[in-house]
Amino acid sequence: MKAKIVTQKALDKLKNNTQKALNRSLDRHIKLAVTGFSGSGKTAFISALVKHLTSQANKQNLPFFDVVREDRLIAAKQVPQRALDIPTFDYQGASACLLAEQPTWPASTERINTLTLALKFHTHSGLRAHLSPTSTVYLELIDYPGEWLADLPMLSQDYQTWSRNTLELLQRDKYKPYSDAFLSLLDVFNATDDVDEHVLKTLAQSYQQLLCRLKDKTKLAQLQPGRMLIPSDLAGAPVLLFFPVMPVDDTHESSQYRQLEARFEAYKQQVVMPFYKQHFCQFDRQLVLVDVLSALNDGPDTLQAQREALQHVMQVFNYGKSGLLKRLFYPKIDKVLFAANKCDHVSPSQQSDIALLLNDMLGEQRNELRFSGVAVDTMAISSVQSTQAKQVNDNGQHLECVYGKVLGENDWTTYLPPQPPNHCISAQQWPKYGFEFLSFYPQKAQQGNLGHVRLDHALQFLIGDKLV
Ligand SMILES: Nc1nc2c(ncn2[C@@H]2O[C@H](COP(=O)(O)OP(=O)(O)OP(=O)(O)O)[C@@H](O)[C@H]2O)c(=O)[nH]1
Ligand SMILES: [Mg+2]
Repeated sequence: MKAKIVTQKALDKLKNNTQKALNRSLDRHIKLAVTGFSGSGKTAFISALVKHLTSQANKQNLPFFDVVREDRLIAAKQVPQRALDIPTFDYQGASACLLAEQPTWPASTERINTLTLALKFHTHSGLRAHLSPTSTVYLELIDYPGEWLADLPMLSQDYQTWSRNTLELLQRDKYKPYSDAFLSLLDVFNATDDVDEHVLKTLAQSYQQLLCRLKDKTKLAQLQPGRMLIPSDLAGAPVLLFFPVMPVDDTHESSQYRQLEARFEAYKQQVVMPFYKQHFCQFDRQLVLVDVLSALNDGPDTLQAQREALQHVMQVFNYGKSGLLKRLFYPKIDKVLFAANKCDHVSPSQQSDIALLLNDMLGEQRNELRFSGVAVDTMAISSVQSTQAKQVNDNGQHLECVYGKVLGENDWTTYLPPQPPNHCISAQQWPKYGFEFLSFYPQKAQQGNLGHVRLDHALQFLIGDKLV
């Protein structure tokens, strides 16, 4: 009798120990990198994700998210984060905006912040189900100002290359009117002179004003250095006081050129590198949000610039052997989703076109990723619904419109969006009057519930396989 009790105890202990070991060895924490340039919708996406998983996780709302469709999600809740040195994502503030009587969008992000969501679910199959019928996965999300993402390609450039590329961009027709003031100061700047702090500061300030104007007036994504737009605690520090200059021969140790080059390198090493090392090296999954419609609104130069910026960023993320991040930090990302966000600014039948356009913008990068063993998908989503589809009969012709409250206006509007291209088009192919896609306020929540477009598809691709 005694022997039997000991055996049972021993068995329980063994099971307990095995389960502990299993919990440690299986992926219990998932780091999801929500990436995208400023205004692509990262903050709204994270807010929507938390809202749908914590209080709207039902089959009707998330039918393509397996753990929900199969009735296996027990509950999701926000839990204390592991990183104690990063502020917590202000979910209360963001959801208050989205759920208000007159809904608004959460504000643009000024500093890095994070949030962890615990997802408790009934296990489905495999070893885990055998040992424990329920399991908990911790989903870690980080939100940061999109401007900082645009710095990533600087890591693989030297000052000379960066200067040449940046000046080439600033001289394109679309941006020239904004760049003129800075470029004329640059014309009379002598990079081979001895360092003159006052001159360097004046030009750096002029360059900073130029970046701010470009951010305000265009949808140009690659504005470097990103910290000039959101300096946080670096405001006024010499590491931020640099600007692009055409390469010069004959520089000496104390020349302005060498000083600028040193600041550029210091910026890369002391600002960009630690940010990416800390926040981009240990991700499991990556979502890249892209606002293709704003780029189309802005014209062919911006679409082209966004395409280049996206490819530059993805190049650095290149998960293959030669990728810079791979060499430096060994990232372990194995799935990347590219999402053409805000897809409800066009009619449902046009949404696949913007996904195709995004696919085309990725070019070779998509292939490279797949070759490195990373699963890649592209889809059109809207993490927070801002319009309703509306059919309008115009003298017997069926028009597919969208209906919503246009941003900055008081009235609700029925709007016929222009047809977006389903591939990249050149300036010559651009429609004569350009594109005009409108932006809208979030739709008013129904009984406290937010709407979305394909958020469940996105979740299934990104984390569905971790919740089995
Ligand atoms: N229709 C629609 N519009 C969206 C959605 N998400 C964001 N937007 C629009 O895009 C704007 C920017 O969204 P944010 O979530 O602040 O973008 P972000 O990537 O966090 O931007 P930064 O914090 O500046 O890096 C919002 O103010 C909305 O106008 C969405 O899911 N659907
Ligand atoms: Mg944000």
